[in-house]
Amino acid sequence: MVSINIWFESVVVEFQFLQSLDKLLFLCRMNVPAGCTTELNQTGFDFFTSMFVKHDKDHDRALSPEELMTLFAICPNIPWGKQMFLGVQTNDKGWLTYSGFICQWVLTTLLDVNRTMEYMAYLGYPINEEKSQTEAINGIGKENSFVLILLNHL
Ligand SMILES: [Ca+2]
Repeated sequence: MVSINIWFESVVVEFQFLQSLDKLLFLCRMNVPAGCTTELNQTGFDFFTSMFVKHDKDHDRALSPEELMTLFAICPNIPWGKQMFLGVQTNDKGWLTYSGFICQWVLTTLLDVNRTMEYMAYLGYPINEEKSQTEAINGIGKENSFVLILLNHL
């Protein structure tokens, strides 16, 4: 793995390149200071909505076990255990609904923003000279004190 740190005023951006599965990924991480939190912004909501719509093949607004497996097929695993589904909306079959899917990402971003950005990379969030997963995340709290490590597809 190769890491490059770049300082922008009070923000450190660290670029990491590593081999994961059969792809070279550009990793993105935030070090969230005490007293600060993170949340998905509209760009993040739009990305995960597009993932849901793409993989909800029968358009029933829920992800069957097969649809869920297909969505995360390019990831090392599904980012949440079965117990996580107990706290979000599922349909009468216990399948994750659109609301439940988005709530899972909202919660994941709040509790472990690096996990969200890692999975955004696996799921193909677009990256170029002007875009990275960090544009899908809002930091709330102290002014510009986040440490960033970026992770994206190359
Ligand atoms: Ca479905």
